[in-house]
Amino acid sequence: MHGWNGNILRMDLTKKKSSVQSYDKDFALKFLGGRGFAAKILWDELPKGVDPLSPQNKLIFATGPLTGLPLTSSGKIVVAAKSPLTGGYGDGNLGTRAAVNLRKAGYEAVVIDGKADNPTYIYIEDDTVEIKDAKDMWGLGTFAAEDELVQTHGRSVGVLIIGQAGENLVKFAPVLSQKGRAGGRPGMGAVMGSKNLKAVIIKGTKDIPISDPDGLKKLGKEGYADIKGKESYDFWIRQGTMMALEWANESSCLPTNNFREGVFDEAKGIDGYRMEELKVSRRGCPNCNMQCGNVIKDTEGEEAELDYENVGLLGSNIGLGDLQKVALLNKLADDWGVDTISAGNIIGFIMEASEKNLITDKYEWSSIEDARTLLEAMAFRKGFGNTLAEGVKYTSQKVGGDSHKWAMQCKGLECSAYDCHAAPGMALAFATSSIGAHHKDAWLISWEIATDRSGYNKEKVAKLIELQQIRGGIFESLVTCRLPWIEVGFSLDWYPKLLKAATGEDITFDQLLTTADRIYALIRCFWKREYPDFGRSWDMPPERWFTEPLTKGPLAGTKVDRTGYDNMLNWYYEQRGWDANGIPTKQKLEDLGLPDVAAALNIV
Ligand code: PTT
Ligand code: SF4
Repeated sequence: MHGWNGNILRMDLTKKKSSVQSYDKDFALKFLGGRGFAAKILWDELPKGVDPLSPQNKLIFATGPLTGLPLTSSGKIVVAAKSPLTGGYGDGNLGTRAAVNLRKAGYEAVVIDGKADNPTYIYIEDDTVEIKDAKDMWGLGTFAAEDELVQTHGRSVGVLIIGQAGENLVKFAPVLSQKGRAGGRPGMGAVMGSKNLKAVIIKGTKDIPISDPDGLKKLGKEGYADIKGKESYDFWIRQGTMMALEWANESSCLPTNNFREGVFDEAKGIDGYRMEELKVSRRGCPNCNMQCGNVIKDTEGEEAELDYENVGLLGSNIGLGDLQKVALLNKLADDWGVDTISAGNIIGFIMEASEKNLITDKYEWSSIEDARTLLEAMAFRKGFGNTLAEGVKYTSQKVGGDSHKWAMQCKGLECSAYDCHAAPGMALAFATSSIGAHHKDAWLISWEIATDRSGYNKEKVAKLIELQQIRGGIFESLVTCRLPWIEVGFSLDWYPKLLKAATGEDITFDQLLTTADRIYALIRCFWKREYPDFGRSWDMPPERWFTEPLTKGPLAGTKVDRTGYDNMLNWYYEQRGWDANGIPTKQKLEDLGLPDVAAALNIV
């Protein structure tokens, strides 16, 4: 087979045994890689009701047919498992040398189950797979532990690692790499911690089998040049994702004071221009020529890598308008291994609960000391932090009152940095995302604001589904970074050509869209299998956006219209080929080649 190695590495930590499972071209073409492989494996192998933090859960690192090849932004990997935060399917995507090394070691994916007796790490070097002692590293932050591992194994290895939050089973602990790349918001780091697994180290020295190596090399080179020639390239290099902050504030969608408002008076103190003044270096993922990890020094004089989401949630959402203070929180979250989005969301929630006297302890908006105390409490499960570590949905159940209305989450996953009072399509995007309230599947909001912001119509729904197909389906399965396309305009036409050169297969863009639908439907069915009542009532955004209008900025008075939202949700199900309760129909599942899934759920 070309393009795919055709191998999945299996590691059972209980039995201390590894094996290699091969797969054929049919499987590869049907599920592509990354999220597609992960969803299929979790559907096939996880019995319903498995405790996500038990040895039975499977932690999957999966690449795709374009990962690691000499082409733009191909150094990405998907990390997936049943989520301890949501109880449904969970995954994330991070850029790391481990992605490239895994493919060069001869595998597309590693599937880890069982639980080690003691803290361990896995060392993979081509065909050699070893379980090693990590006792001395347990309790260390990701920065120190990664330094130690790189010192032992050399700079060329890829490291996937958890911090203390993952060890402490914080339900929104991600997996980290390279001191600033993080993935797996719905608690993939906690799943790793539950297996007593501190890190996975990967070194690969083989060639990835390619159908047309010269053609791919040529296309890859042309692709890099195309990106460099784009009009927006220079500005991207200057600001990266941080350029979104000014836009979000001007568009009244910058989450402010726990998503109460969409404008922040002190936005200039944390925006991309402020970041440029403080910038000391730039980092990024392998194989990328538009590296976007902008680094500044925090208030302790240490380096921190910033992204829009991190600054939106740990800055404006908690009322903090000083970028170096935000950077301090960002750095601590990266070191301790806490998801910045969920953390900023929960800190904002607690500051609001304190303001409303729903809790006795006092936490003030914009206080870096209070924010740090809360972050540390959740990462180390100290005192009340033990509740916070379960996520904002659970915390709101403990806090009580009407706080469930302003616990900003969908399906248990905290919202990323887009306030949706005046963006009903984006509210629907959060609510129908396959892992909970994450923008990764459909960042509809920039299109929505540029076209028909206040509309509730079928066109908006169609655009949402198209974005979910491209972002949540195609990019998550190829697996490459989507930012060349979405941020600088690298055309989607490149991808079938790159796939042809890599695999030798003629895979049209339409076929990729169908694959995306297959993966989305399968994930939807995973949720349904876990939760018998799963359906329409699960596809709702936080109540705040329906009931409490914005009070500041040019869009003051705006909120989401419930009838308009309900109509869009109906059209969404219709256009997806799902029933009125949001469950894929038997016909749809059969059309997608998933009749066994329909049968397993008794869908008639
Ligand atoms: C992603 C989510 C995001 S999305 C951000 S910033 W963003 C946050 N980053 C965190 C961080 O940093 N540290 C931390 N402790 N927690 C963090 N949580 C948040 O996690 C990231 C880039 C970015 S920056 C984005 S949008 C794009 N995401 C991609 C994606 O999802 N798929 C894909 N094919 N390509 C993508 N390219 C871009 O990658 P999750 P990274 Mg991330 C420090 O993982 O779980 O998906 O949540 O991977 O290597 O850091 O690159 O404004
Ligand atoms: Fe990584 Fe940024 Fe490059 Fe994407 S654009 S591959 S996130 S450095």
